[in-house]
Parts: sequence; C-alpha cells; structure tokens
Amino acid sequence: MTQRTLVLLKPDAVQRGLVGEILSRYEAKGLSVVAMELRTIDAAQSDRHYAEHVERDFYPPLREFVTSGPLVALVLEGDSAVEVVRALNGATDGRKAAPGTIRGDLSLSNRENLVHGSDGLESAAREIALWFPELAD
Ligand code: IDP
Ligand code: MG
Repeated sequence: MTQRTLVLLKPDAVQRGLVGEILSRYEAKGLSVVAMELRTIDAAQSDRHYAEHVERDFYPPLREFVTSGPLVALVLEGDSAVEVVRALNGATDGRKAAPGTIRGDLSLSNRENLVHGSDGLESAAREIALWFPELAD
C-alpha cells in the first residue's frame, strides 16, 4: 500500500553534514521525496510536533535540541513508507540501534539521534498537515 510519512533530519544531521548520507539511504530503498525544506523551528512548532511528549522529563532538552538550528523536513512516499522508514531509522537510542540502520550506524545518542519518522498512519497524516499543510488531504 502506498503511504506518505513525515521525516525530519534533525539539527544534528544538518550540523554534522549527514543530510546527503541519510537522504541517499531513503532514496536507495526506493522511497520518493514528495516535499523537502530546510527550516529552523520555534518552541511552539516543537510542542505541536511532539505533543505526545511535552510533559515528559526528556522533553525540555529535546525541545532545546530541535530548535537549536536548521533541520530538514520532508515527506517520503512509497509502499509501506511509514513502517519502512521506521525500520531504516532504527531504535530510538543510537547506542542500542542495530547496525545497518541510520541511528545504529551514525548516532551514539538517545536524544541526538538524527532522524524522526511518523510512528503510524494517523501520526503521519497529523504531522504532514502540521509541516506541509499544502499536502494535507
Ligand atoms: P522515536 O523518535 O524513535 O519515535 P520517541 O519515543 O517518540 O522516539 O521520542 C521522540 C524523541 O525524543 C526521540 O527521537 C529522541 O530524540 C528523544 N528522546 C526519547 N526518549 C529519550 C530519552 O530517554 N532521553 C533523551 N531523549 C529522548
Ligand atoms: Mg516517536
């Protein structure tokens, strides 16, 4: 089933010069870029994006991090795109993520873990509408 999912290449990915490396993994898998933009977000956009996490202990430093510099927001499309992106991204904690995944190969951090991918179809629809309202259906 063709799906769309919202992906963020977080500020650590941009700062470390890994945008091309990470994007090439999604493209090599066969996913298509539907929208892509370099953007620096404010606290309000972070709160909307991470609405499910705003009360968590780890959220204030996460917000500091995601608002600290430019990130790349994109929408990827393809067969089972939501699940496929999550698999390519790997487990949340880069120290525990499996080798071969983006986080497993390139991140050594639980917070600065390079990428975000929507965790389900409902989240994908909500997040695409939030980041790229012109694509909302
Ligand atoms: P996910 O990005 O793999 O879906 P979530 O549990 O939804 O992971 O958490 C959102 C983001 O919050 C993570 O990608 C990571 O940047 C950060 N995060 C999650 N848990 C922790 C933690 O325990 N310590 C620090 N940062 C965390
Ligand atoms: Mg999540």
